[in-house]
Amino acid sequence: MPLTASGAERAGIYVCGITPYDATHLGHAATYIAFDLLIRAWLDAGIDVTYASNVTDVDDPLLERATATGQDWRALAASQIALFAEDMTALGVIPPQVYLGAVETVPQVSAVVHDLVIRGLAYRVPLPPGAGGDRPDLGDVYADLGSDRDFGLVSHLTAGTMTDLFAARGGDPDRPGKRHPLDPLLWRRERPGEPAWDGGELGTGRPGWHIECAVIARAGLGAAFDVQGGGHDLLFPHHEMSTAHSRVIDDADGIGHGPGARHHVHAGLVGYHGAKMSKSLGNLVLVSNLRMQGADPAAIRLAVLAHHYRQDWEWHDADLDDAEDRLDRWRMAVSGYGGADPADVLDELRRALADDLDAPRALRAVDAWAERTLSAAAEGAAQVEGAAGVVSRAVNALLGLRL
Ligand code: 5CA
Ligand code: ZN
Repeated sequence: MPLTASGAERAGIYVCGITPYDATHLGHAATYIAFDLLIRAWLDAGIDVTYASNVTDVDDPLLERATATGQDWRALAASQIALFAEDMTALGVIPPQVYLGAVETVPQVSAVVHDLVIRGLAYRVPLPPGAGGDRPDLGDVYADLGSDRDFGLVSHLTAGTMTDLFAARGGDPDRPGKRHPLDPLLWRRERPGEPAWDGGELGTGRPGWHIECAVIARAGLGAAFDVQGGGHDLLFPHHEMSTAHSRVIDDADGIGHGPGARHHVHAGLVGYHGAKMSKSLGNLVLVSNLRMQGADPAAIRLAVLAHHYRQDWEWHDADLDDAEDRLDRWRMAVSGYGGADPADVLDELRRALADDLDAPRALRAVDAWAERTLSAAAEGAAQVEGAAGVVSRAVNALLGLRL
């Protein structure tokens, strides 16, 4: 990684943001908390971090939900974006420095897509009758993946699995006129009843999903950056496609084509009642509901941190009670001035996070310190002065938990 002027290393991370129609369930929360841990570990190591993210504030599922509930899609998105920000603040997630929406980046995306068409890396597919406003002759635009020999290196999946996942996750492998079933949509022309923006020579329309993240990541972090993150459901097609797009976007500054993310990191999926927690299934536990019911946001975060980010796990309602008990013990242990020697716990916290963000191991280190401190206090044994402050500041800085 390049060095900053101060001698510290620099890191750039892009974490895919929400599609704002049913925020924020515990699966979302767990994914953003996972990357928050990474950012905290980097900051603790003196690394100068730039964190960029997006909000998919126009896309099919958002428009479908707005239609189904009779809401204006903009009002739905605005309300869910605000709720998400509130939830993230309550959970102690450090906000991104670069935070851009699909709608506000339409000019950049349409310019990039137009450039790809001119360079022969994207092509048009004829529209169904009634689409395209006053320019029905200008088709939807798709990326031509055929020319990309690195396609597939993010996910390492077989062709059959790719096709299945593409169809299940918003793709259209069977659309007539495409050169390859997996070619992804870059620009969707205007459809009756759907919002559309001026796309210059592309014609009116709106951006495809994967190009949105490629363009926003580049705007925030440049052509190459360290980590692109999200839940495991984004591995394919989203991160495979957005990385493919990053490779071919022409760099207007002349720096050359960029590879996008050097590393892709995916959080395990959180389930509830036996299935992946998802908006489409409706088996959601919303952070805002838990907060409204009086849950301490630090306990919600602690309940999430009890699981390693890479594993899939299932939320049980009792998890919150366990986390509240744990938080109580920790708070009791830091309520004094002294405590057990804090040096070990600080080292162990750092080691645990450096070991692929092993949060459960970090929590066990704090548990052990709290037990030592509470039993020493009960026995009236000597304590290290100021230990409680050291541990509570370390837990706050590294784990994002305010004690
Ligand atoms: N807007 C796109 C990304 S550009 C999107 O996937 N939005 S989302 O609202 O559907 O998801 C936001 C993030 O939460 C993604 O990283 C997604 O992988 C993650 N996520 C969704 N459901 C779960 C779940 N059950 N467990 C863990 N993470 C989840
Ligand atoms: Zn994304």
